Amino acid sequence: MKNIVILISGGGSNMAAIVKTAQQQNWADKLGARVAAVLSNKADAKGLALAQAQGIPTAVLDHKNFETREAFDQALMQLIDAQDPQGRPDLVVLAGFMRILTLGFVDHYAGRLLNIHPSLLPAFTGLHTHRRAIEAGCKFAGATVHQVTAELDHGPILAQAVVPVLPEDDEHTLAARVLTQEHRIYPEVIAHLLSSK
Ligand code: NHR
Ligand code: GAR
Repeated sequence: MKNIVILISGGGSNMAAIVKTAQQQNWADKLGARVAAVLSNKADAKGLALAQAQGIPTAVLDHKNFETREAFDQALMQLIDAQDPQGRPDLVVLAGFMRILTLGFVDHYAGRLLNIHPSLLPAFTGLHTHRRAIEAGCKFAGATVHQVTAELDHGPILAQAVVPVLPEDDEHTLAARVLTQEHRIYPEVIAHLLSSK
């Protein structure tokens, strides 16, 4: 069985969309793949309860308990790898995961590490993407699925979705429109990657 490990920090709606698609499309039989675990750096992440309700193992690793980013990332790597019997999950999926990862982490999962970023990269790397897109007067916004490399939000682009920015939008209404598209493209990319592995 190919094992997917999903990392979250918050609501977990992208994680839930991936889990739902995996069930609906029967990834277990069709792709020999499953979501093996959902891990969070925040104990109060809403997504943890969603995952547990689906019978998916969860764990929390609080970055505040670590002195350095390197120490947190090393512990996170051990926790992720422990979710696969071979110690090597096939995909590690960042889904609203809010900690920047060190080079050692990114290298360890090279080619197996994905992120979804709520902008049309290379525009608006970093945080507060929707507010910045509105402030810049953008007529379109969107989301990008990309491979994670050491340079933040700069890895190879695997898929994008575009939505209009409407005159009455604030960052919340725009975020909701983009999020709907995230839920469509992220499972699609993951299924595609798994089928070609
Ligand atoms: N790590 C690397 N090395 N490369 C990427 O492309 C990464 C990454 C880690 C996370 C997601 C990213 C996003 O989609 C991501 C891509 C967090 C921050 C951030 O500034 C920025 C971008 C992303 C995720 N985090 C703060 C930090 O100090 C903490 C912010 C908070 O806790 O709210 O790590 O947008
Ligand atoms: C999503 O819009 C995701 O693209 C974004 O946070 C939201 C998480 O929602 N990710 C980042 O901003 C990463 N820095 P979710 O927890 O409901 O999937």
